[in-house]
Amino acid sequence: MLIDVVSIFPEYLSALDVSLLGRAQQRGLLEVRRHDLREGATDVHRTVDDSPYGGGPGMVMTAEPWRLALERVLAGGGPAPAPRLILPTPAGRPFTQELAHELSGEAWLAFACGRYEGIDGRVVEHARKTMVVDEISLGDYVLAGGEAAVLVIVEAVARLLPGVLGNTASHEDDSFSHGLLEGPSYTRPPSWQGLDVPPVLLSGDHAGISRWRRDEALRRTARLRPDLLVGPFDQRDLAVLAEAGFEPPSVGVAQ
Ligand code: J9T
Repeated sequence: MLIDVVSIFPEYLSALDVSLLGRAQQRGLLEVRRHDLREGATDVHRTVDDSPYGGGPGMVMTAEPWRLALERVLAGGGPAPAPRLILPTPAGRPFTQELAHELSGEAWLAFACGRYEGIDGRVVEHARKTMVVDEISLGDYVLAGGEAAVLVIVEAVARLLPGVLGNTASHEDDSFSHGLLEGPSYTRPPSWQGLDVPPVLLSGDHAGISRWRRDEALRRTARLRPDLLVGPFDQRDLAVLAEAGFEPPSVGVAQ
């Protein structure tokens, strides 16, 4: 996968060169190209922002440096006629594991990191003439710029690429992959600080272990994210949920 990132702080993205993603780049599974938005600024101060039309606080990133930056991205070439362009913004669609999976199927992504009060609205409109554009939000909070959001999105997407994780099955059990939060996991020693690993995990009873893990996932999800509990539930699920104080809806009950 090829990833282009445009930012006024391209060095911010150097975190993509370490750990799992650094290794993925070294192994040729991922290529990250960084671009400085200010290369397209023409004045001596290399200005890329201006006050908003209609008034209001803050500054807006001007359109022309963005047009030039996206032209540099396209001129760099890639595995498709154009990348899918992503703008991280609190005004975007929610980023989910499902969207991460969808993006991991793209050969070429580009990210536009906004700062200040955002980017002139015509940049997205203009980009949509040649690219698929997604405005994506990490959640209901505001950051100082899109760079930290790009680190999150790229890490969530790149770990799904074939070969990036050592064990290809290791993301199949992630929280959200089964629609529930994952319960706790344990490793040696079996007893630590007076706390024992749940005995079923040491029993070798694979059906019992699966059931225990599902019970823990149901309990945690009922406690922290009841909005995710949509079923279908079997009778045992319903018993675990009832004990956790969760009132399941009357529909979606499997036998
Ligand atoms: C400047 O970008 C943001 O503030 C941002 C980006 C993505 N998701 C958010 N929740 C905020």
